[in-house]
Amino acid sequence: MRVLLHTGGGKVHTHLVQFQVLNRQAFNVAGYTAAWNKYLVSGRALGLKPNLSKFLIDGTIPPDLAEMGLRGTVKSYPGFVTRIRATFTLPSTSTLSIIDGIPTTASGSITATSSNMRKMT
Ligand SMILES: [Cu+2]
Repeated sequence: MRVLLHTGGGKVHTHLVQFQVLNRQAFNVAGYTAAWNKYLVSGRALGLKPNLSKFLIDGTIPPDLAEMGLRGTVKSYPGFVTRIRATFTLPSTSTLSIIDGIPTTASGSITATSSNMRKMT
């Protein structure tokens, strides 16, 4: 997860893997900022680290038509979480045979989120 502390949207990109944009969802920026500041003032006490999912508001918004399909870059708008899904695969078994401790076949996918929030003044 990436939370940008400025008002402008940002572009997020991945390396070596493409992804699909799943959706966007607004979150309570003021509430999250207050919780984050409380966490920082505490000296980053683990129990106070805010969970962004608790600040989500409204429903999800589907990606724009121009954002459909696999891609490597996505716009991340202020005040919104942007969810993406990427599938990672490991190289062929013959390539992996030289690497100890790594399964010979594996694949999986993850869903990542990115969000922006307004700069604190
Ligand atoms: Cu890069």
